[in-house]
Amino acid sequence: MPSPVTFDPPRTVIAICGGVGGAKLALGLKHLLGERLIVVVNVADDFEHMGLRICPDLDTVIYTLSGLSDEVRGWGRAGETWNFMEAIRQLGGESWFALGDRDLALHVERTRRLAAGETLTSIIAGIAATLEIAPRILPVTDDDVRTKVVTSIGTLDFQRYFVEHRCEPTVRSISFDGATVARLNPLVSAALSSTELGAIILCPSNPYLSIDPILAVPGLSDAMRRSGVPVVAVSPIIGGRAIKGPTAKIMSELNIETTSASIAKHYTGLIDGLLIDSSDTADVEGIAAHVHATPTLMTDLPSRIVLARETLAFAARLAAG
Ligand code: FO1
Repeated sequence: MPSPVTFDPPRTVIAICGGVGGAKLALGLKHLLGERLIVVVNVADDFEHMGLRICPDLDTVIYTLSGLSDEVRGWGRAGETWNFMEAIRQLGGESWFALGDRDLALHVERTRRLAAGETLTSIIAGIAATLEIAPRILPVTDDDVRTKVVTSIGTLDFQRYFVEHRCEPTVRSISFDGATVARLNPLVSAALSSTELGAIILCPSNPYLSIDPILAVPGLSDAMRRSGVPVVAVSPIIGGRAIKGPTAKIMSELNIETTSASIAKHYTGLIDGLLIDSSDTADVEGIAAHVHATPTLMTDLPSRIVLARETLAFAARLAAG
């Protein structure tokens, strides 16, 4: 009998997601699931800049799912202009972090609503509704969690490490300030304990910088295990390399082999299945989770949808036992 390609009856799916890489898979999942997709997003890259609250991963997910994103840059909006940055430079202001003119509107509006007492969850829900995004986008917590990177040049706030220093300093360790006291978003808890839930997917975001700060929020990992549904991770490694960003560099600096087996080991006890790239099948030795190999490179919308379908089908097979 052919394996089921999706859940029958239809169920909700939670995607745990960082920024650029994760959002690409979330877009593929959106095309298959629509409002049955719940995207739980990292907030530990967030920071205060020029008096504004910047939430890079949430914004990348919003722009990607609404079709507004700049596909080439990966972050920010397509068709962006940079008059504000030019003017700031002219005034001798801070220009290491680029805020596009259109993107600026989101930061200003979010900061205004936060100051008025609205929660981040409610603000993101309102903006997603305005942009007609069908999936639910949930910050993992409304509390402040902030990634700190201990490097060869000292301890850096995440965006200083990532953007200002272009990930160049050697990483010695990573920590998440505020994580131990952060309260899990109640809407995430409710989604995880819902009988409607069919699967949980860990998107191919950087496990150390983007997924770990989500999992660091107390109660999340336990609720994932208790949910009883398959937890499937999509490896960000392709052919022993990470496609974009500093994942491979950080892994080698932390003395971790750049393989999908290392990703499986990292998620031990949490995942039931790991989706790896077809070029990495020699790596599967020693992986405790179920493994499914398929092309995982997402170059365009069709390839994102194909990978999303493969991921859901794999989870459905695991659910069927
Ligand atoms: N990434 C950069 O490499 N340089 C930037 O100047 C920059 C600005 C920026 C502004 C708003 C935003 O939402 C994201 C922005 N990013 C920028 C991306 C972001 O810093 C990272 O991609 C994520 O934090 C890593 O997931």
